[in-house]
Amino acid sequence: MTLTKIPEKNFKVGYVAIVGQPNVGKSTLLNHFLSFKMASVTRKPQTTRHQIKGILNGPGHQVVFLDTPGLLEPRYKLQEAMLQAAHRALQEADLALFMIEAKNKIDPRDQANLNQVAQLQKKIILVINKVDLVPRQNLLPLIDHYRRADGIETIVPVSALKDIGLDALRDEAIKALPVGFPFYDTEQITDHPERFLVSEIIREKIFLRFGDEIPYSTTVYIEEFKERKNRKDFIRATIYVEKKSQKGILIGKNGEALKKIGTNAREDIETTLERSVFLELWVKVKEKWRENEATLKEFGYLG
Ligand SMILES: Nc1nc2c(ncn2[C@@H]2O[C@H](COP(=O)(O)OP(=O)(O)OP(=O)(O)O)[C@@H](O)[C@H]2O)c(=O)[nH]1
Ligand SMILES: [Mg+2]
Repeated sequence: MTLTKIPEKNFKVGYVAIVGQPNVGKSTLLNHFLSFKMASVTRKPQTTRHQIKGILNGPGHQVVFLDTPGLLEPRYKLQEAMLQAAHRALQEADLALFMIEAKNKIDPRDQANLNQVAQLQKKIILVINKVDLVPRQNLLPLIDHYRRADGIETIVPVSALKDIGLDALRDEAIKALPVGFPFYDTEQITDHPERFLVSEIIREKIFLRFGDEIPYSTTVYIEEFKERKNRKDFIRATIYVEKKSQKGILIGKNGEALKKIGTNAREDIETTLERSVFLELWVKVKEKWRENEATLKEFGYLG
């Protein structure tokens, strides 16, 4: 790896894990920090299943953000793997952004999660997200409670979606990081392969289109990704579901549903990769893939 610039004195660098319950806005925060849609965002909880890395390069700093799956009580093996991914990010991190939602009362699950994170003896910034949804004075009980909690460096209210408080949060994060040399090329935004980004985009479109059952039973596997001279890149992806009935729903009448997913996904893939692609989607059934270690490994959920 080549470093494009010699770092200045007091260059701040480190890993920052973004953790919190499902749906609090962790991926939205990552994307807004990077000004790039790195992580999938939907209204549904448990959208993120992997650790997602996004590198923020700026004058005097390189912040390596690790977006994570939400902290939850696992009920099946995929969820166990998701929780492990969050824990791994915390282990690697110099700083944790512990995110909670702006509400007028304390959620005991947040408190329990925070206690666990605090045991790791990492620096913690408490991020209160979605402040656009509640009047400021409603946050006072929350702030008052967490001000007295152990291990919290500072509390920063933000709206990741509306870009409120993000400069302050970024500055606080940089302040908390150690001095060092950059880990990555200072032009680099991530180290995920394009295949991974593509599979996440397709999965996001499924989360956006379908109700409760299908998204959670779905995973996307890139079978083929071919760069072609003078022609669009060719991508062939398989969407795996758990049951035959789910396959039918996903494909839809005359293939309409699958076609829409393909069109929506392709548009986003082209924006992300900054080139045209040809996307071919297939649907297959793999029973109980979420419960099975071998399939979880095959689909990249286990290390
Ligand atoms: N009003 C409002 N909505 C937000 C804000 N941040 C995120 N959201 C919304 O909250 C929902 C969840 O956002 P995500 O970024 O996917 O949340 P997450 O924590 O990554 O969720 P998981 O990956 O499922 O754990 C989406 O509908 C976002 O648009 C915010 O600051 N204000
Ligand atoms: Mg997420």
